Amino acid sequence: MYSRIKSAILIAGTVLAVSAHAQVTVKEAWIRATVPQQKATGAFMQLTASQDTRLVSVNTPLTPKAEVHEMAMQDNVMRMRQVRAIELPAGKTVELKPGGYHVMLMDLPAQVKEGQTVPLTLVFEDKSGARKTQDVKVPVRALNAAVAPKDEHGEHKH
Ligand SMILES: [Cu+2]
Repeated sequence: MYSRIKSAILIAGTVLAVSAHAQVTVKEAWIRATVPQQKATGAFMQLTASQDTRLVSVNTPLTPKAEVHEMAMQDNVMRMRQVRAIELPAGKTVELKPGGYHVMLMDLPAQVKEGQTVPLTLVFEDKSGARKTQDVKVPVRALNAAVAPKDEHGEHKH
């Protein structure tokens, strides 16, 4: 009896230790392919954080200039601007999509082609200001792909 309680406490302790690090689930990530000479494109994905956290920056070997952007109506015109962070409230799925939040890849040295896979390092910051990085491999999809194909839903669950 005593040892059973003891192991239950041990297990609880382990769970606490794990949840102290915010986990962010990245789903349906994709990058829009470019045409020759095009210097910028967007990366899109769905982010779900286990604890309140924020996406503060993105790094990629593709270009030294990757920024976190938002598209928003301003004086009846859609404009995009760099944001300092995208808030990821605990348990809520935040979608980076065309026309909304996105990762902007600029100063592209070469065309980004469909079928390529681009590594991105997402930099998250928790409430205490501690930063943590997460690497994702992102497929490049065709220029006219507005959204991830519906039939891929559920395939990337972990
Ligand atoms: Cu942008």
